[in-house]
Parts: sequence; structure tokens; C-alpha cells
Amino acid sequence: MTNSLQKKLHENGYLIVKNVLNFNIDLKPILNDMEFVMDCLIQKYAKKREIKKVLNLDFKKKYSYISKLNIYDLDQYFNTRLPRDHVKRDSDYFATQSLWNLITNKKILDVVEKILGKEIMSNPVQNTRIKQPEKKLPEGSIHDGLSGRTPWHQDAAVLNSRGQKLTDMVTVWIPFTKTTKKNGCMITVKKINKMGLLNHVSGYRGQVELKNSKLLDDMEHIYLEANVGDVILLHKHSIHCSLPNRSNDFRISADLRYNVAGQPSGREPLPNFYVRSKNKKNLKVQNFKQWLSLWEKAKEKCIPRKYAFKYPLPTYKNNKRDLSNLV
Ligand SMILES: O=C(O)CCC(=O)C(=O)O
Ligand SMILES: [Fe+2]
Repeated sequence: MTNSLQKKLHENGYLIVKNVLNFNIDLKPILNDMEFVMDCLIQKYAKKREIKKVLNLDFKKKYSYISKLNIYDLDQYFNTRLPRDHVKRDSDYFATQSLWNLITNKKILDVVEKILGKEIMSNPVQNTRIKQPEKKLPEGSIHDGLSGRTPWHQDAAVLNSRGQKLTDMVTVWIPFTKTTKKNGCMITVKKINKMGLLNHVSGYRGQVELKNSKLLDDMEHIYLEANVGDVILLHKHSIHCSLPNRSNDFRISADLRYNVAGQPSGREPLPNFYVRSKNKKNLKVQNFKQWLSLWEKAKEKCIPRKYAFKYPLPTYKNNKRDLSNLV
């Protein structure tokens, strides 16, 4: 089965689909839940005499405030995944009804169906990214990907080796704020996905980074700018990164992933479940609470081994798949 969306994505490695989502209906509930998480963190960690005042601030000011409180692994509270390497019984994560609604959003799945076909699973590789103006970030966060710039990488490289080989995955990147060159949109190189999976190495915080990525800086870039309501699709071998947020405002996004049913998630035992099927009459996971219980079950499995997932880095031991040997 090929159609024009699928063809374009395979051809260029990226696709911007306009006007898929409605801000108030599909996106605002997630920002509301993020703000609720901030309120809880404020009540737990702010100085007693400041709590009342801070709770009256707006979303951005609250976030700026809590980001200065030195809360251990702050991003964890806003991300739907377990900590990479220190899973504990009380590990917290952002699994809200609103995010469940987004993952199973019919309008998103209608787009994904055009790429992956009719048997679709939600893949547990997913992030939310709240990016303040870069000038407000502490030095150590400037290149961390979640609150600062994201280094050059391919999404297939964050899966385990089986996932890298066997999984047909698509990334759905969703802006909650208009995203431009100035506030740190993603950039990519057209058709570079055709090179297949390349060698990656470990970045300064253990993040996945394309080896020889400096070579990409001189290539011609596509700026993946998007309005609120649009979604951006990325091929698993698209090489992309994000620019610094040089604006005075926040840049907020979520990136979800889906894979063809029956293939490994690449992050076992994290939740990987059907969200749409033509063949199956009844899907097993039908509501938010069932989904949450999958995450809690996965947590139990991860506690003894401590990690939720590991990056197989470097991707290849020899250098045949290094970008420097292929361009
Ligand atoms: O939003 C970003 O900074 C990077 C997102 C990304 O790499 C992805 O969605 O795959
Ligand atoms: Fe990515």
C-alpha cells in the first residue's frame, strides 16, 4: 500500500501536515495538566512563605520558578516514561488522561494510518519538551534535548538493537506553541533518511547523538516550522536536531511514536499496545486507567534491573556506518 503521504515521508524523511488538531480541544488539556503538576511541585518544594504567591503566577512564570528549585530530574514529572537508569517504586511520570487522549486521538491516528497501515501500536518512545528561552537555562541544560537544544540524531537510534532492525516506527511531533527558526524549530536535511541507520555516539548527558554530526552543519537545512494544530511526521531514519530557543518566550512540544503492530517496541517492557486495528474487534487497552496500569506493571519489571531502557551506543562497533564514510 502506498499513498501520497507515505510516499512523501519515505522520499524526504519529513512531512508537515497542516491543521490536524484543535488547540482548545486537543492540546490545551495537556498544558492544564502540566500546570497542575507544577502546582503540586510548588506546594512540595517552594519556600513556605512563597507558595501562595507562586501559585498565582501564570504557566511560564510557575515553570521558571520550579526550574530554579533544583528538583532532582525535573523533566521526569513532565514526561511519559520511566527514568532511564534509576527506576524506583516511587518514580513519577506524566501519565495523564489528557496525554492518553492525545496518544489515541482519532485525528492523529487517521494521519498515522496513512503511513503505517491499519494495524497500529502506540510506541513508548515519547517525550514532552518545555523549552524556556535559552538565555534562562543553566549551562548544563543547553544541549540536553528536553529543556535545551536537541543534538543531531535519527529516532531509530534510540531503540534497542532488535527495534533498530525490525521496527517500522513513525514520529509525530506536536507543537503547543507556534514553532519557528527563532524559538528553536527542528531542522533536517531532505532525503537524508535514504542513508539508513548511521552510527551514533553518546552525548555529554548520555544522549544519543549522530557521529560526525558537525558534517551536517554545512548541508542545506529544511526548517521544520509549524503552527499550533499542525503535526510534523519524521521517518525513523530522518536525521534531525533542534535549534536553540533564541526567543523571549517558551517553546513547548510533544513527540509521540507509533509502530506497525506485531513488531518489537524497541523498549521492552514499556507499554506497547494497539491503538487501532482493522483485524481485531476489541482492543485490550481502551481507557486511561488501563494504560496507567501498563506503566505501573512495566515499572515493577524495571525496578530490579534499575533501568527502563538502554541505548545501544555506539550503534555499530566498526566505522562503516559513520556519516564521514558515507558522504
Ligand atoms: O523537539 C525537539 O527538540 C526534538 C524532537 C525530536 O527529536 C523528535 O521528536 O524526534
Ligand atoms: Fe528525534
